[in-house]
Amino acid sequence: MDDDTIAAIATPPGEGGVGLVRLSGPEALAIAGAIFRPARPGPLRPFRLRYGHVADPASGALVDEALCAFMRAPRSFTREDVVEISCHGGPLPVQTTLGLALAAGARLARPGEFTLRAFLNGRIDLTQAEATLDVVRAQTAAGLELAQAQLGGWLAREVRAARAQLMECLAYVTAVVDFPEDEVPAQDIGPQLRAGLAAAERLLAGAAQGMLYRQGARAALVGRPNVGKSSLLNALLRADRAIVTPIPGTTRDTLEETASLAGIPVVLIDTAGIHASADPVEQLGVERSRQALRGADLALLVLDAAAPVSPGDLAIARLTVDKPTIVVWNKADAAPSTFDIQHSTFSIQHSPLASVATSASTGAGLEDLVQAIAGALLGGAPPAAGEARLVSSPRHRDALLRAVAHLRAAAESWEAGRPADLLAGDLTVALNALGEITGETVGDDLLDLIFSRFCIGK
Ligand SMILES: Nc1nc2c(ncn2[C@@H]2O[C@H](COP(=O)(O)OP(=O)(O)O)[C@@H](O)[C@H]2O)c(=O)[nH]1
Ligand SMILES: [Mg+2]
Repeated sequence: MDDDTIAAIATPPGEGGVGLVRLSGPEALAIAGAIFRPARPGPLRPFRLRYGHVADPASGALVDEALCAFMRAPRSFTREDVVEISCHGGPLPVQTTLGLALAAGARLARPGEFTLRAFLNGRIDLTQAEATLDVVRAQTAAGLELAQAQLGGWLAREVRAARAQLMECLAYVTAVVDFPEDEVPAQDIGPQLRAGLAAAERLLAGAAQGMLYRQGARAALVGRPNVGKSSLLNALLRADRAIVTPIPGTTRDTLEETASLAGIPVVLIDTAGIHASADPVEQLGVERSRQALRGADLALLVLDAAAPVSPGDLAIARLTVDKPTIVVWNKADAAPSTFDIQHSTFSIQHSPLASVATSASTGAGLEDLVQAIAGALLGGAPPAAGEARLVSSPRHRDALLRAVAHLRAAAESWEAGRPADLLAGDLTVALNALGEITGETVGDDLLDLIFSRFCIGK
């Protein structure tokens, strides 16, 4: 455990209502005592907010008005003495306050070091530490719900429960390896082993969906110039982000914007249209579409419902054969009565995941499009509404994959009556993999990697 006292600015840089300097460690109270002068004299008392001033102890010069809170160990975020000084949210007051704290003996905190201390001191496990960052970075309400649930500790509890069961299995198997069989009373660990495996499999089953809500997906709007791609982007974002004009080729760059579609953060990629290009391929928008499709998880093939399907449409459609695709018949408001026939003919040729008729102008069909996109990304799984208990991090998913593989092998070995040392090997690997999730069996390298993604002051 670190025995020095760390300090950092916990609020974002720039101007704000308040700026917060945070201290944690054995000297936090002494340092605060040196740089904070309460309006009414007297020592800082735990869990009492005090009004006063930050002042330079050397010169006595006042830096700012401030509120000071002292959270005494172990009842604090880090389980160490923590002091938070809130002053006016300008760069100078907060930086000067931090400078005084450092001059008085604190060390500048590394990224995520407050949360790291909370983890190392056992206040939170690794899944909760990671969840604090997910809360900060949540992109949609559903993503926030997942992060809050994980912060509440459900994942750690489930992993620990599975681990405890498997630990008993390992204890028995190890005893069998170490002692002659007649000295160890026979025990059927099959049910416990299968229960541990089932728990890990259950967690893994929700991971794809959880990761989708946390990390999002990329959807490319492709189609001929002027079919309404940029209008659809705007309609989906409910904001005028892209420039729309009746002149084909208005969009000059590829635009990327994140929309929350049924709770999933979806990066919508709008292709640049074409400038008056002599290249016939370019004129069809093929190259641009190819570019937008690169790295996209889903293609939104936009067609003009008010016009016949053209060779340009077909050329772009061919680019989407390898991608999950939704056909979007836009300008449905202006579509002729023959529209349905055209629709089904094209769908047979292309076999998309879904076909939706929309009007970016009137908003008709947009909700259907959102549902079609969510359905395609979720792969038929029901949406996570109200189901916040999903594994949502690739790190957790990878550890679960390893755990499940070795638990399956262990369960098989047990059923087949294979040697106990083989079982012990698989169980140990699985237990370590599960322990990586909660941080019980995690190396310093991994901790460094995880906490370096945090900002300073978190
Ligand atoms: N009637 C009708 N016009 C639309 C619709 N969507 C877009 N437009 C019009 O079609 C033109 C081209 O739209 P734009 O979004 O720039 O197409 P893009 O080149 O595919 O990005 C503009 O004049 C839009 O107002 C729609 O649903 N119905
Ligand atoms: Mg456009």
